This record gives sequence, structure tokens and C-alpha cells, in this order.
Amino acid sequence: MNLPFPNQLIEALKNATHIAVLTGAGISAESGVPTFREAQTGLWAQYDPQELATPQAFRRNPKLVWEWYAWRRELVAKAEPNPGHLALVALESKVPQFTLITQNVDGLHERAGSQAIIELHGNIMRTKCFENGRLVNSWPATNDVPPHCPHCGGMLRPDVVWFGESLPYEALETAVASTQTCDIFFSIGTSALVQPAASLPIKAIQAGAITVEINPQPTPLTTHVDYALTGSAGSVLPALVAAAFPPA
Ligand code: BV8
Repeated sequence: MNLPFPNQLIEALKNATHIAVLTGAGISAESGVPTFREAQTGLWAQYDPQELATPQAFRRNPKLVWEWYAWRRELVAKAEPNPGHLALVALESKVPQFTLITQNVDGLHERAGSQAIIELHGNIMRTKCFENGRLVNSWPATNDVPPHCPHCGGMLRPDVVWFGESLPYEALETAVASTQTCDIFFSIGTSALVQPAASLPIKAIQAGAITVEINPQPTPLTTHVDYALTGSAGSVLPALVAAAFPPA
């Protein structure tokens, strides 16, 4: 791990007025939530997540897709925020403006205590009707898998953005706006492959922000950022925040 951190990066953090952060599945890896592209474990090893996370897959086999998300929901419910999530909460308290943009659907940033969260891809703990799009908090307990909407009888689905579906307009607009005004943009724990999220760090670079990537592996973004910090979010982030804002 890159210790000590470059002085210029530490100074930039200390003087930043607006920090924006994009996170991906990697920041939840140390909470025990498998990353999106890691081989799914056990029963799900035979499926490609990219194939399952689509409306076509849900129409073709609603039971399989519903059960995949039920398995993931259960796994996420047992997970706890890790030091990487908590370091972002600490960082948020140190700067005048902080924008946290996440591709993750696990809700761990919220459970860690982050405030300004933009969920680009929705949240696996919320459920909505596949037909009318309305959020549903409860439904009649039947043996139906997937269960049905109490309002229209349509099938229920997780409130996440599937491949081929548009991102929530407001969320994307706010995320793009933050790339234009932030002093520093972090890309943490993402393979930088999924669009349009992966275009956010590029927009920040074009707007003149200082850019930082935190990832144990190189990504298509690595050669474009100012600082590529090689390592896990759970160890690099706490060390970086402590270096820039030493405990009193
Ligand atoms: C859309 C929710 C308009 C569901 C997800 C250009 C423009 C627009 C669209 C496209 C485009 N080109 C292609 C498209 C289509 C598609 C796309 O991007 N395809 C890719 C694969 C080429 N995009 C879409 O369909 C988007 N829709 O743009 O609407 C539209 C409409 C119609 C037709 C066309 C366009 C919707 C995308 C959202 C899909 N939904 N999730 C669910 O979760 O089930 S995306 C999914 O991937 C997850 O949300 C995940 O967060 C996201 C990104 O993956 P990562 O987070 O990066 O995770 P990954 O496993 O890949 O990587 C983990 C990283 O962590 C690795 O780098 C690893 O090294 C690192 N790591 C591991 N351990 C650690 C760590 N890092 C730090 N610390 C550690 N300890």
C-alpha cells in the first residue's frame, strides 16, 4: 500500500472544499459481499450476474431472478459496514461539501452513517412492482415466487437498475454536476466498466479535478487518474483520512 501518501495529495485533501466519491462493489468486498464480477458462490456460480440483472432475464425466469436477489438480500442483511465505509463517513465530516455516488445496491454506505448518498443503481432492500413501478413495502404472504403487487397483481421485483434500464434521472444529474464542481474525485472499488457511472471520473478529469483511484487491481481508469493508490479500500481509506486529518 502506498505509504507515505504523496504530500500534494494530503495538502489537496486538507484544502478541499468539495470532494466527490464514486464507489463500486469493491468497497463492500471487505464486508463479505462478493463483488459484482467475482464468481458467484455456490448455487449461483453457474450464472453470469450480467445475464441475470436484466429485465429480459426476469421476464424469462422471474422465479430464478427473484431468488438470486433474495439470496443477495440475505447476504447483505448479515453484512456490516467496514473501515472503508466508515473512513468515508469521517472524510465527509472534514470537508464543506461531500458527494457520495455509489453503484452499489447494498445500502452499506447508509448503514455506515454517510449522509449525501446518490444511489445510481437503486437499492436491493427496496421492492417495486414490475408493471407499475410503484415501491411496495409489504405484500400478502403467499407461496408465489416472485410475489405479486397488492395494487395491480403484477410481479414484484427489486428496486435496482438492470442492464438496459435507465438510471434515475435526478441521481445521474446530481452525480454529473458534482464532477464539474469537485476539487477531488475518488473512484473506489470499481472496475470502471459499467456506463454511464464509469464516465463520471472522466468528466471530473475533464473539469480539472484532482482524481484518485483506490483499487487492488488496475482498471481502464488507472492510467488516467492523478493518484492510483493500489490496495484495498478497507486499509487505504482509513490510512489516507488519518494522514490528511490526524486525530487531535
Ligand atoms: C443505461 C444493479 C441507458 C443490479 C447494476 C454506454 C452508455 C450507456 C449505457 C451503456 C453504454 N455502453 C454499454 C451500456 C449498457 C450497460 C453497460 O454499461 N454495459 C457494460 C457492462 C458495458 N449499461 C446499462 O445498461 C445502464 N443503463 O445506461 O441506460 C440505456 C438504456 C437502454 C439501452 C442502452 C442504454 C445500467 C447499468 C446499471 C446495471 N446495474 N447493478 C444489480 O446489482 O444486480 S451494475 C453492477 O455493476 C453493479 O451495480 C456494480 O456496482 C456495477 C459496477 O461493477 P463494480 O461495482 O465495478 O463491481 P465489479 O465487480 O465489476 O468490480 C469490483 C472492483 O472492486 C474490481 O475492480 C476489484 O479489483 C475491486 N476490489 C475488489 N476488492 C476490493 C476492491 N477495491 C477496493 N477494495 C477492495 N477490498
